[in-house]
Amino acid sequence: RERSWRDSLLLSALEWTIQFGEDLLDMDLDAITEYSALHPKPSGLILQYGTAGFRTKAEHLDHVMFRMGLLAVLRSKQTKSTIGVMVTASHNPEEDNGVKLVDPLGEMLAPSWEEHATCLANAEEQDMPRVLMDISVKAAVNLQQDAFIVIGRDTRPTSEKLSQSVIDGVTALEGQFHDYGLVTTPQLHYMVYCRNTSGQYGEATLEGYYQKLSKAFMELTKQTLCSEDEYRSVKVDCANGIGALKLKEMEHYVSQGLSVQLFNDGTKGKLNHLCGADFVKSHQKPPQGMEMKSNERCCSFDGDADRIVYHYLDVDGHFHLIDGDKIATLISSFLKELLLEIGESLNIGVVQTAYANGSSTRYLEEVMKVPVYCTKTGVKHLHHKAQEFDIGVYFEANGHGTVLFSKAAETKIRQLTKELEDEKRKAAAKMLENVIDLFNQAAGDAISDMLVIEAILMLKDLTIQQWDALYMDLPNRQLKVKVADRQVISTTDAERQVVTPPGLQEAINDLVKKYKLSRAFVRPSGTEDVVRVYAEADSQENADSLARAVSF
Ligand code: NG1
Ligand code: ZN
Repeated sequence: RERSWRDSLLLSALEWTIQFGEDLLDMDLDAITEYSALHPKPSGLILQYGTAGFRTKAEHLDHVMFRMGLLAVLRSKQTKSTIGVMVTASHNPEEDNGVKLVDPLGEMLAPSWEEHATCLANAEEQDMPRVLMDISVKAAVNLQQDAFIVIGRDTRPTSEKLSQSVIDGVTALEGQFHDYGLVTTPQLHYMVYCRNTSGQYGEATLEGYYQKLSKAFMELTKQTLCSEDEYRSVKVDCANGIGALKLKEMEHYVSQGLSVQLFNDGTKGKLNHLCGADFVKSHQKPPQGMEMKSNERCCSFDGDADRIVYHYLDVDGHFHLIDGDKIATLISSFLKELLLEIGESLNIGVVQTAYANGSSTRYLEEVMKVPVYCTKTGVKHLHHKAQEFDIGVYFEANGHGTVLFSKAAETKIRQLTKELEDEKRKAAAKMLENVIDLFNQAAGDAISDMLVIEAILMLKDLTIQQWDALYMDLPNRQLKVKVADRQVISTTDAERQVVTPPGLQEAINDLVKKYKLSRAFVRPSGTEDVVRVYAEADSQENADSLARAVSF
């Protein structure tokens, strides 16, 4: 007596018709079913829309891509806006792939739609059209609305075919689309943002992106005195990913102000293998494939160019990592100085996660006197919190972050560039205006962050060692622990305290007490099937031993 999916569909359609008085049968279910058969779901496979969308071995993702094409169309109809779909698995190995949806203002997909995404991806073939209809009903999607989707992909060998499956999904629901092809993740976020603000944010083309950033960068740095070459050049480890292609395209726009030397540009090495921001940060080692001379300024992007960390070798050959926390510190001190010069009381806040090095938090609060906030891991949480300030600086320790300016602050600053009479104050306002244009307001962006950092170092006449010396990182260690079910661990207080299983937090507290300047926490990863352990202490041995002890 089980109802066929067609019956349940008709029922959903009826409910919808009663609710909204429109005809649902607009959706061509036969076409969807036919298309879907070309992208069958391996039965039994269950995936979760996590912190960064769906991510797993590329061979398991074809049906997910098709269905995310469908879902993007529904989201676009519901928001009456352009929606983005990015095919990438960021810093994960080359064999993996992934997909995430980009919401109208370039943000991550809204949480209720993450649930819809998970339901749709996991529906067995015969249930899929019903789930699709259910989502339309629950989210009150007007199916008659037009839909427009923009699609981008990274350089993984599987990305081209998978993005074609996304397009199939979009087409099955008769959505319109533009395929940007190879772009960095933040470039796709930028395109979405531009298109939904009728070009006010910028022109929705790669040319528009390069023009906007390079103009702001050149304006910002034109008064710098130092013309010495070493100040004007930086070495970039591109993780053998998309960042290399896009930096090559951008190079000539900024070549008057900065020379960029690319390594791990994808011509030989494997994506993210022994290189890139994630490798450098988690192993605290230089990337392979990069010639580093002592005291040379170097940085590493991740596989889709939304993360950046800096690093260098000192004269003794010791490796120094400058992570997202130190990037946030450099940027916020620069911004705070500019605000003081302008004499405007715009508030500034820094947002971090539990992974931020304790020294950075102390330095920001005690020395720089800026308020610091801690959110759960994942940029959507940081981004959201940063929107509460006139100027919200957010960075994860791993190098993902940007600076957000409120509309009011932006308007005020642009107005001051015109109104201020005092030359010094006016110059500071102009700098701030260029900083607004140089940061990607939609998402953390390695290219844009790099240009901001390079500009600040030039303007402040700072070497990488001087920047590094702002404070000393506390020795720390991150470990992964495989457990049967990572979801038995739940946390509170921005993931710094364990709630379940009972007794675990007390056990961690007892271990932490045994070390000086120590701190430790555990949380289930949102992107991998592991529990992550983090520990900090007064020495590397102690941080290592605390992390090991906490790992049970
Ligand atoms: P998970 O796997 O939830 O720890 C990781 C990173 C996040 C974020 C996401 C998305 C750490 C400790 N975690 O999340 O910061 O970047 O991946 O890429 O670095
Ligand atoms: Zn990334």
